[in-house]
Amino acid sequence: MSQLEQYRTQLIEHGMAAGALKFGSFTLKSGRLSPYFFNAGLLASGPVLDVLCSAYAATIADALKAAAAGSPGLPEFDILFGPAYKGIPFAAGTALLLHRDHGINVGYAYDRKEAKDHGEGGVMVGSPVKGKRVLVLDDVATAGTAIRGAIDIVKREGGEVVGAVLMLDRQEIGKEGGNTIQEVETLVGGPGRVPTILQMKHLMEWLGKNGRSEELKSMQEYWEKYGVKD
Ligand code: OMP
Repeated sequence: MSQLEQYRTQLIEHGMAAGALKFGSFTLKSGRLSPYFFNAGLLASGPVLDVLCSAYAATIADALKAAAAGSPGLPEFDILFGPAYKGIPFAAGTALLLHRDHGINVGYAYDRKEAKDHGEGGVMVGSPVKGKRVLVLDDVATAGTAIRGAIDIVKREGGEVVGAVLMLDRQEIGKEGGNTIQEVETLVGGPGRVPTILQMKHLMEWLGKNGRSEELKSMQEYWEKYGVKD
């Protein structure tokens, strides 16, 4: 099993244990009625942050290597941007592990939900993104609204968004009727620019391996309705 595959399994298992990954019936931001929900905000302990940020860092490092070898992947970047609030600790932890485990040195930045009119002012905190190559780091993509919002913040601040990395690609139909990830890739420079740690198929594989056939059946039904088949 590769390192990334190990992280995937650990992330699913930590997610279940922390109550972050739940199976049941959930209304999503997009209005879709889903048999599962992954709330990354509950991945909130030292051990689970270690797994998650290690997985983000390994995913980014792999994608950088792929592009350097001429395959679809991520170009070099200067700053990791984690949108408020959930993206903030994840971007900071990932920047630290990119440095410590992969020898990749980048800044990190995040936004405030409320702009400040005194002190340093503005909506951005951390390493200035203006004129820099920025990789956006986010948690989950369903129809792609949240990740587009994060990309827009960086662009408004004068940063060049060269890619995005996600914890979970739900592998669903996007806002424009295509594949969400492909739609976002097109926005940020093309194929390979939006690597993800987990996809819905990994959750389904895990359910299958663990004999959770009822939940797997609901996932398959949902997939028939909103999944992208490629
Ligand atoms: P889209 O904006 O439709 O891509 O949905 C992604 C956003 O929805 C995430 O940033 C979360 O705020 C939330 N979400 C989850 O956190 N986990 C899920 O499993 C599903 C959603 C969702 O509502 O689609």
